[in-house]
Amino acid sequence: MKSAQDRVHPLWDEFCRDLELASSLEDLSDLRDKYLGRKKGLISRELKKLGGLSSEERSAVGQQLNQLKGQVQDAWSERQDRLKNQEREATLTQERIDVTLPGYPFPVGGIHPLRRVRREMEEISVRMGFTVVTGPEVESDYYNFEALNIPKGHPARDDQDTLYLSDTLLLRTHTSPVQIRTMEKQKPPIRIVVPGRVFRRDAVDATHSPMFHQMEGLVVDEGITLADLKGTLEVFLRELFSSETRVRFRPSFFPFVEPGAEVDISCIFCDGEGCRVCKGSGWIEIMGAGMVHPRVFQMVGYDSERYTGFAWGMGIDRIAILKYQVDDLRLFFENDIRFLGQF
Ligand code: 2NM
Repeated sequence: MKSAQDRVHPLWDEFCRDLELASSLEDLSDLRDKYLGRKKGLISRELKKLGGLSSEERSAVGQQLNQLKGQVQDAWSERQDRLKNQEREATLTQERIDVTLPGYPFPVGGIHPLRRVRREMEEISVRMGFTVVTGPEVESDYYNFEALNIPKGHPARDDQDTLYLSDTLLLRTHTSPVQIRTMEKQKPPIRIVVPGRVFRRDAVDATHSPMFHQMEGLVVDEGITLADLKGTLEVFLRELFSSETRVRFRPSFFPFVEPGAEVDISCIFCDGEGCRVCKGSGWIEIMGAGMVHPRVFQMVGYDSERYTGFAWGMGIDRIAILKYQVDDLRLFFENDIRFLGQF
């Protein structure tokens, strides 16, 4: 007959060996199943066998088994605490962040210089009461030319300048078609500026590109005069360049205005003294402008006896070249980060 101790001791020894080998929480979980499992656990099995023993043996072995069960649970828990701590320590070591290390630099994007200038021009215009309007880059012959008093055969629509997509479709050569579209949809008063890309059949060099940017403007109402044109553009150009900037108008011709003018500002580099940039003249040509031709109003169904208006147009790229003193237009379109990173 085995003593109660003989029944229990080997189980404890085996458990101790197993426990020694358990090196992870997973092992430990298996171990609990093996010894403490409700059905198949070794201790449970022994407990179930108690029924076949004499009452004397049953009480002795039962006591031993319950004591063993307690010891196993305690040892198991203690081991679990230790393993949990170990795993925590390992995680902490592995995921430790040294906040004293220097940060690593990463490239930050910026606003393209042309977009900066466009945005500045838009903001000045909005402060002056204008609405920013945009429109399609692919246009019809009608909106790009016909409605702007540029009839067939006019030099401005020479194949030399215009990029045609078909007999009737083309890439707009200016943003003026958007002014026409706006006037068709809205009655005066009109106060809009129209920035955007325009296209011309030009060979690329330091000052030419087949795609460049324009901002045009249009004011239409009753009683608008040439004085309004001068005052408006003077305020706009002094905001864009400097409060000291002087503005002058020279007569010129555009089919869609009458009279038309070329607008100069006093040289922003020499203040009119004469330098390399203004070629000694003291003035820099900055835009074209004029009073909208009555024929343009008639084309959009406005009463040209009742309404007058003025319009102007300027190159955004050209102004960016002046403002940032860039000597080659191509730099704006090559997207060399070393260039763009300077703005
Ligand atoms: C310029 C110069 C002068 C202009 C005229 C119009 C419209 F649609 F109202 F007739 N839009 N833009 C205009 C006038 C543009 O650019 C050098």
